[in-house]
Amino acid sequence: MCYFVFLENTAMKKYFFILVLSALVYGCDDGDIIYTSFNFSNVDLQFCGDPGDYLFFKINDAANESLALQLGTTEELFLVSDTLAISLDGTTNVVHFRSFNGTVSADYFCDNIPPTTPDVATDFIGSDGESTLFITTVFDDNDGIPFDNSFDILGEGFGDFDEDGLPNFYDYDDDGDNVPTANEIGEDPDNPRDFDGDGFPDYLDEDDDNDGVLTRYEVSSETDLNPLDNIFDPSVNPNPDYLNPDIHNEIIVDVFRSHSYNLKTDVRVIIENLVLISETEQITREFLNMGTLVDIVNTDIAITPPFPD
Ligand SMILES: [Ca+2]
Ligand SMILES: [Ca+2]
Ligand SMILES: [Ca+2]
Ligand SMILES: [Ca+2]
Repeated sequence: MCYFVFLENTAMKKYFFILVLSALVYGCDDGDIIYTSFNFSNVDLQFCGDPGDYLFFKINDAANESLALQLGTTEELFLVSDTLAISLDGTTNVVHFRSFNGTVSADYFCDNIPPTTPDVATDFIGSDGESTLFITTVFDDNDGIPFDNSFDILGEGFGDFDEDGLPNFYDYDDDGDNVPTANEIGEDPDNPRDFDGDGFPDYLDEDDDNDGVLTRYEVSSETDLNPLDNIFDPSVNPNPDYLNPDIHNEIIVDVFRSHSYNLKTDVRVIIENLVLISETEQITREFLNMGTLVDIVNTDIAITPPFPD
């Protein structure tokens, strides 16, 4: 006869200690008493994996125990804000609660070739329950213009001034003139430069010097995507041609330069109505807060937006 015992309080622990002593003295008919704590409340959530094999896990070092949620979705997660409910099925989407006969590390879960030790002492499988991922993404073009929670096409929010598919708040060239916004603000971000005084700040002005030729067209060739370095005669006027109304050569360039923005993602994971089963025992939890992973993604993304029709 074997026992799986959960210790919820000190009184129970004392009682259990006596039980263990009895077991040591009198032996166990066909095995050992197995002690599990199932205590992960003060343990950080960790993560590894890719589409098809996502793994969220927690390790309680003191008890040599782990709790792992494996999700088989082949979707690329963490790129957009979402609330994703995934039912456990025991195979593709499964929870494992394990105790080990020694110290277990993240390598055990994340290495392609897992370490040979420690051995698993007990393995509970969770094939019933529902996991939910609360995914929060933050996009930022770091262009110096503060976020504006609006759909105004002139605001640094969800409007898309140049219709390139990137909303202004993560479009690093808001007016699509191939001069990045950060290069068009000028000295004072609170009072962005308006070179030609037409009421539109340069970063929202396609013809910055108001000479009738679009800034994007004041370049040296059809493949030149950088109006900044095109200066007709520095000895006469040090400004690039797009900020020189006396120069208005036009070369049609209807192509956007490569854009970049930063993506940061947090994810919170919960599991509800979890049923964990071993050969002889069952653990149930109505609600498990697995925790939050900050910056599970923190990356710069480069994209060349298509030119609008
Ligand atoms: Ca845009
Ligand atoms: Ca922007
Ligand atoms: Ca401009
Ligand atoms: Ca010009």
